[in-house]
Amino acid sequence: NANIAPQETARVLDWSQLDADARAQALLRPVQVVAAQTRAAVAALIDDVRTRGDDALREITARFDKVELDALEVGAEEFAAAEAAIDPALRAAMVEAAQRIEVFHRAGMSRDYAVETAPGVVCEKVVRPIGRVGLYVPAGSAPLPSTALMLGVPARLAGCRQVVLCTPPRADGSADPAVLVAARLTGVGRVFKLGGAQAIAAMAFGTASVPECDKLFGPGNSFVTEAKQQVAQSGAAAIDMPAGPSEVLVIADAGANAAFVAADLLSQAEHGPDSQVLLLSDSDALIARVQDELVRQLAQLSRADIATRALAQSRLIRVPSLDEAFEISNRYAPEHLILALREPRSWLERVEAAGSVFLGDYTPEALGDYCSGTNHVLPTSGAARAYSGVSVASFQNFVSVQSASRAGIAAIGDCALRLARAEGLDAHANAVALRMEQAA
Ligand code: HSO
Ligand code: ZN
Repeated sequence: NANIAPQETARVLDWSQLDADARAQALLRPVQVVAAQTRAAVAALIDDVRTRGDDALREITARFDKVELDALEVGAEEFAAAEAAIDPALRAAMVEAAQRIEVFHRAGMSRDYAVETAPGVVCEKVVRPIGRVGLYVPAGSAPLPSTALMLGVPARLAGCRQVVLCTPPRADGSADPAVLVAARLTGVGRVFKLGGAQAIAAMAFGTASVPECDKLFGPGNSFVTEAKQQVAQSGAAAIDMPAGPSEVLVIADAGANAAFVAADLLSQAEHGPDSQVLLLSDSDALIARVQDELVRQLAQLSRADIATRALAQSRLIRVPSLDEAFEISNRYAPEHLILALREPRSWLERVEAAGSVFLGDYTPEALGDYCSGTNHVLPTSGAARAYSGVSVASFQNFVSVQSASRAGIAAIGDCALRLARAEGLDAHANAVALRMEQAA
């Protein structure tokens, strides 16, 4: 990779030279075709787990993870071994990160509220934890203990009664020790060594070993994502959000630091070959410097291969103005939006759709990925237009409550009667009228 040419990293486009089609093309995400085969394979896996339970899980795990598991669940011994194996400095960093994630998420928690909407009529919203939740922590191309923190902390704050976590087993049949320690830190009750569609199916339907869950959370490969979609569609379990490959969009002005910008683009690119990174800038000079930096920094990355493949699908776009950059960004609705601008805060109000925003030169996405306090499980593939990232609310139900006194129904009963009659729903009208007569 040392002698890669700048133009081979990411394509440079001039927005003002593009027609409508070319613009749409420039903002296309790498195609996420779920092959019919994948869909069918996932459906078969789910069906197998649903009907044969643990036996199916063991067989599928032997087939895909190449390991024969006796117990699917992580036991006390393995937790202890993980605690012993982990670098104390890493443990301390996880504790520190978990604390900040907790502070931020706690501050955003919804509270119960009550309003008197008419004399004698009180309407309330009460917040309840979702009872049984399942967290998925991938380990495919890299184990992600940070994801265990991002899911475990809000689950605990919500007060979910049963929190289980699935993560794929390693070749020796153990789970990643850092993931186990992170799970422990956040109070996750039970951990299972299961990956892929089989893990999702196990949590959605329950088996002898794995308890059934009401809602499933977390990122994963295309099999995991497809499995989540299928169990959600069948009504077996709810899911956090539709998930696709990770992405970042950087808006940088002439004063931005090219090395910082390139590092941010690369940190997203190294996640996977299908990650997408976009740079929008009103400065040719900045774009040229970023290209040089991409080449220079790529050569030093351990995952240069993956990052190079992701960059090949990525674009550095020259825009006529920063105004236009925000229009493009809102249309694209990135998972992560970095504002490498001189007055980043003053541009914030222009942001209409993004999963998580990073303001200024000293706020790399990597801080949010790990330890600023925000969540890194975020809407991808343009879902940020209408979905939000994981928060405590993702683990809660919001139940509305109303109570009317005799005076209350007397005050608003006529309103209900009028609407019921207009809809031709006599029983509705009766239910109100009977009480009004009594109350009078
Ligand atoms: N950028 C990823 C999260 C992550 N990064 C985990 C490092 N570890 C998706 O938001
Ligand atoms: Zn990341």
